[in-house]
Order: sequence, then C-alpha cells, then structure tokens
Amino acid sequence: MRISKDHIHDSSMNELSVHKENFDFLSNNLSKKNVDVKALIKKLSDFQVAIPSWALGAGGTRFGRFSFYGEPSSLEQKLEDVGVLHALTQTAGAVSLHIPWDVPSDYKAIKNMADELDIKFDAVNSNTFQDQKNAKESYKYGSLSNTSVAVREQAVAHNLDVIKIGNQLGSKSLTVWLADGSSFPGQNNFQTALSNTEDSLKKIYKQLPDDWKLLIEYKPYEPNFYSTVIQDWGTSFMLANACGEKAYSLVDLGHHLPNSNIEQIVSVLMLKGKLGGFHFNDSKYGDDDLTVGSIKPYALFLIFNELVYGIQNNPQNPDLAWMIDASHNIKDPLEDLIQSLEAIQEAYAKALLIDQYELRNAQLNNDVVKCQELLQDAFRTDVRPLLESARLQSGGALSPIKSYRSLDIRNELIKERGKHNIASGL
Ligand code: PSV
Ligand code: MN
Ligand code: MN
Repeated sequence: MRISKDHIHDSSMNELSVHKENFDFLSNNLSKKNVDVKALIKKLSDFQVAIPSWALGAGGTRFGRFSFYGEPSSLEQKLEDVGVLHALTQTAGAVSLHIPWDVPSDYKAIKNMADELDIKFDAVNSNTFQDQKNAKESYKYGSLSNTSVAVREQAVAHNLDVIKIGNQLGSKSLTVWLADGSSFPGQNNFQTALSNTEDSLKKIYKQLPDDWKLLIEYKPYEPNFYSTVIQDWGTSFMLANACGEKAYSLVDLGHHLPNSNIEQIVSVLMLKGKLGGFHFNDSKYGDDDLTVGSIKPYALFLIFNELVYGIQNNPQNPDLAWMIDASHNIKDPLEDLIQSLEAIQEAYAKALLIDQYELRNAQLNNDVVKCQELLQDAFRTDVRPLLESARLQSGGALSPIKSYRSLDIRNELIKERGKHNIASGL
C-alpha cells in the first residue's frame, strides 16, 4: 500500500482535539433529538462509492486537454490511485472499469492487487461510442440502434465480451450507456432506432449471468444534438422492463435537462423496483461532470432524501451500484474525487437526519411549513464531525485533502510515473 495507516493517523493528529470538541457538541445535540449517532456513523462507514477508471486522469474538453502530472497510464496504476483515495477516505472501496480501456493482462495479479487495497470491482462499462482499433464496423451512425445488422451484431458481441471480462474480476453488473441518436431532423427513424436498440439489449440480456444486473443509462443529448435513442428515464425504464427483472435504469445526475426534478425520478424508479445504479456529479448547464455538490448541494440532499426513503421502504428495489462520474479539467483528479466523496457523504448524512416519522405526520396533516422546516433543519446541520468520526474509526484521515497534501502524494506519483503520462479515458 502506498500510504500506511500510521502515516494517515499521524497526519490527522494535530487536529484531533478540535474534532473531538466539534463531535461532542454535535452528538450531544443530535442525541437530544433522539438520533442514534452510533448507528448513523455505521451507515456512513458502510456506504462505499465506486471510482471510475476514467476519472483518475485529466479529462479535458473538445477544446483541449491539460495533462495533470503523474497520471496513471495502466490499470495497475489506476488501481493504485483508487487505493490512495480509499485509504484516506475509507469510502472509495470499489472501482468501475471501462472496456476496452481497462482490459487486464493478468487477471490473477489484478485481483490480488485489488484485494490488498480492499477494492471491489463494481459495474463494468461497455464502449460502443468509439471505433476500436481494427474493428470491422464503425459506430459513426450508432451501435445497438444501427440500421446495419452487422454493426448491431458487433456492438452486442462487444457487450458480451465485457461481461466475460467483468465475470473474471467479480463484477456483478454491466452498465450500458449509448451515444446512439441523430444530429439532424429526418436523419433517423425514431421507431426503428428504438426497436433495434430494444432488440440488441435483449440479446445482451439473454447472456447475462443469473446473478448479474444490466444497468441502462439515459442521457438527453451529446454527442448527438438532435435526438438520443435512450434520452430519458422513461425510455430507460421501458427498455429495462422489456428486457426482464435483472435489467434496471441508471440515473446519472448530469443526464437531465435543466430543472428536471431528479428526486422525483429516483422516487418513482425505486417504488417500481427499477433503480439499479447511480452516477454522482454536478452541473450548471448540461453533462458538465463537475465535483459532486459544487453547484446544487440542496438538490443533492433532496435526492438523497428519496434514496434514503427508498432504501428504507422499498424492499422491491435492489442495492444500488454507486459511482462518481466526474471529469477533472483543472484540478488534481484525486483531490477533486476526495471533494466529491465528502459531498456525497455529507448529503447522505443530512438525509439520514430527517425525522421520517415527523415528516410523514406533517405530510398527512398538510402542514407544508413543518415539512419544509424538517427538511431544512437537517440540511442546515453541519454534519462534518460525523463524517470525520466515521473515517477515523475505519482508519481513514480526519481531513483527506489535508493529509493528501501533507503526505505529498502527487509529488510522489510524479517522481514514480514521470510528468507526461496520458491516462486513457473520456
Ligand atoms: C457520457 O455522458 C458518460 O459520461 C456517461 O455518463 C457514462 O456513464 C460515461 O460516459 C462512461 O461511459
Ligand atoms: Mn454516467
Ligand atoms: Mn455523462
């Protein structure tokens, strides 16, 4: 392991007494409100979020990419970086691979490495939005939706390969995000495109191992700017139902048109037992892939309120595959991911503070003001000492960002990997 527990512990020492004061103050207040602080901290410790392999290097935009020094250039180095995040935060205990970017050359060695770092392989992602080296067919006009049988067959075969690769690593779900769509009116027949997609997804689903899930992601636009085949949760839900009980919708926070009520979408999907995965990020305009909680933290909290309600009240909905889907253009990716992990835990902790019983009563009495007060009281609570305590108890850092900096991790990475590595990814 790159950083030892002792190093992490030592890097947290000088702020321990301030933490203790803050924690005691908060836990006294919460106990007076009948909050079981111990149980809450346990829930925070248990909540693990997958890091996508493509988020560990600088992302860039279509205008350019500014490399971040010391980026990982192999699957091993990507795992190492997730290991750093997990050691510091104790929240990043999983990685999500993208094929063909992350095909292991030695499965046994990769699995051993992940075990040592306490990292699981979460959902595997297929890639039919780029043409692959030596591929016979092109995805320029779509993949699973293409009017050409040969292209559709190639795209289905790729997804089946991804399942095989994931299976050898212990993954249990396949995430399909399609860029398929059209950029100009009249270019596509909407009905043909959707029918072809349904047909192709069913072929993939047929080969899905019994204990696997198929997660169908939706997105309204980009890279196509007139229509996208799987444009919204309704289409994803419809396709998941058409495939069968192991198929689910996946919500990515950035994949909604402005002002969409994402919390309501979450709630409906969980009621119907069809929310299988979740991608965290934040956005101001579109699929911006910004740091979680950096733009709309209240919206994130309201979404977590529905997630917590669903987890507690919807046994028909499975455990979710949680992942951060962000892109890092100007910040150190590892620092940005630490900030995202903190924001996720913060929103989750605040949602756990909502008195669901009181809220239910206020709703039944149509006491609108009380309903709002209950939500805002939870949102306004500074829960950071709870997060700190959860981390400390699991051997993580009191302040992951400060420890990351004081342990000089980026410079260590640069020394080992050099300045000019280019990570593969989006
Ligand atoms: C493209 O929008 C995207 O960010 C989707 O959110 C996928 O989850 C990701 O790429 C990886 O395929
Ligand atoms: Mn996504
Ligand atoms: Mn996206």
